[in-house]
Amino acid sequence: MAAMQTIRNIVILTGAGVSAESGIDTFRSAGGLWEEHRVEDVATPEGFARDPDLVLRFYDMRREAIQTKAPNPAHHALGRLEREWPKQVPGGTVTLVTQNVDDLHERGGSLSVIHMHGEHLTVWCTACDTRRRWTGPLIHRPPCPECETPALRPDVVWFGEVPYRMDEIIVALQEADLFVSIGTSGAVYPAAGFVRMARELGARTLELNLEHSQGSSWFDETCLGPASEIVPTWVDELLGR
Ligand code: BV8
Repeated sequence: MAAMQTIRNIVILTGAGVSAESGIDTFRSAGGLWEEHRVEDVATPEGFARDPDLVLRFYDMRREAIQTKAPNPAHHALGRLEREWPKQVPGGTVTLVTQNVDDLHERGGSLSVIHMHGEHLTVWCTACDTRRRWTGPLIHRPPCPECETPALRPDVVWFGEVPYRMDEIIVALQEADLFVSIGTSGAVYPAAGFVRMARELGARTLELNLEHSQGSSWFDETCLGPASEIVPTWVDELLGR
């Protein structure tokens, strides 16, 4: 790990593994299936066009499920890091980018989260292009509260769609002194390519994961274990506790 004094700006990328111990299934643990569905059938625009009911029910079920889950110590530790780091390193920044579509980072105390793959608790009206917080089902085609058209879809980035806030993420990677990947298999791009970008731009790179991932060879350091244990330990170490 780089000496403390050289680390000012930290970029953290999280994946499904950070929410696994909160009881939210990871993509890989389901053997590439999500709740018995092939990803291509439910997480693509084509799948949605082909069978909108199947896709809406798939997301209704997951949107409901995450509201019964709670953040785990990994989420809380990352919330603590966001609050404490600027006090410890004046001008220092923590940028949290997540591939996850649950709201456990926010409920774990993170105030600024970049959901590059969207969020379960937001819906997008494809008629008037507005987005809003939504906790209920979409299967019954509720009218958009803005334009009253029954054209609401999950505000989730499907395969083949452009991830959100990429400009901000690239800027953060350019300014990063430390890039930390937590709980992701490194299977999905462009997120899986961030470690290479950060490394080429001079950042130190650290992977915190349950097992080696597809990108492990790109990291200066890998620490293996369950996120609820190794993330709080890493944060305490970084905060000099
Ligand atoms: C895009 C929302 C263009 C949906 C998701 C060929 C080569 C390269 C790229 C491509 C290619 N063919 C197609 C592509 C592009 C494609 C892609 O990457 N495909 C893959 C399959 C090859 N990507 C896209 O289409 C993206 N868009 O490329 O647009 C573009 C590019 C750049 C700039 C502008 C435009 C859009 C991808 C977004 C897809 N949507 N989610 C939904 O959630 O329903 S992806 C979805 O799957 C998740 O969001 C997440 O990103 C991914 C799953 O990955 P992980 O989070 O890593 O989860 P996983 O289960 O895989 O791994 C969990 C890890 O945790 C494991 O390592 C495990 O060991 C660990 N773990 C488990 N338990 C614990 C733990 N770790 C710690 N503690 C534990 N307790």
